[in-house]
Amino acid sequence: MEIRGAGKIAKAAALALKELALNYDKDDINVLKDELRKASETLLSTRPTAISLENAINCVLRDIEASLRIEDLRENIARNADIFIENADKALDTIGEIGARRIKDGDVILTHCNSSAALAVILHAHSDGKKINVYATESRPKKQGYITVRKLADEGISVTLIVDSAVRYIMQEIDIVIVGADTIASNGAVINKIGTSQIALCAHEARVPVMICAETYKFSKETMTGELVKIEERDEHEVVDPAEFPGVKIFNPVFDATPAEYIDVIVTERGVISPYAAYEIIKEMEG
Ligand code: RI2
Repeated sequence: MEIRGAGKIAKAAALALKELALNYDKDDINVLKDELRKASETLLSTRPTAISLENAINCVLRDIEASLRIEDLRENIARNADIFIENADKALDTIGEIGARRIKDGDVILTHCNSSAALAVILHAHSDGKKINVYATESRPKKQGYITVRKLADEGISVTLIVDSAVRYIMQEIDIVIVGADTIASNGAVINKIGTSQIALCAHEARVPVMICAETYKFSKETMTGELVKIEERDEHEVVDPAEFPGVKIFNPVFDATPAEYIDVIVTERGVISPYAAYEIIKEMEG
């Protein structure tokens, strides 16, 4: 939890594998291959929900079998990691630019948790000179909303912090909901921080559009072949000290799934798509 946000986690994993390869100073290629695979397992086990992590690892390791000399293996891992990180950064810029075109001067935006992709859109709209007001949820239990509100305030954007349960109350004032994604399934469902699906439901009820901002490496090809996205459950201490509530069970799921019908658009670096086009994006990426 020191690194937050599906995109940042993916980039950190790519960098970790690169460092492991470059710091390996012996010349047994099979040992390095084993170490890279073991490290990948460790990285993957840290955050089971965000497919961006797995996609980043697969991208960095894609030449592992084809690398026959240790220098080639080191070079391939380092190059693939650099390419992944560079493309991920470029994708964020493009998402910011494309998404901002859908923000109008005077819009009131609601965001949830802390998403670099959603922030890229909001910050881009602001730098385009649009006057915007942002409501940001606290995002219990880890309160990543605090990171969001501090960033927006630093940038001079008018921002209001609300508790998660104030979403339906405030929805009548909102012009657009903008959030990120940890994983996008082939049926267009978006897996994002817990509470996103409630926000989308309230937005749907109030006819407020919901924009998801996500790089295409957050699309899950596994869901195309029937796999379900595992929803991470974290420690009960994040919610409350269990010692203060003897006899009470505490449940802390940290992501939820918003069905495609509650989503208007997904903004990716390849353009704005309907959630129902997620299958096509995955097919195009996987060939
Ligand atoms: P970016 C975060 O999860 C939030 O759910 C956020 O909406 C999503 O990742 C995408 O964030 P966590 O890692 O990749 O903080 O857009 O648990 O930054």
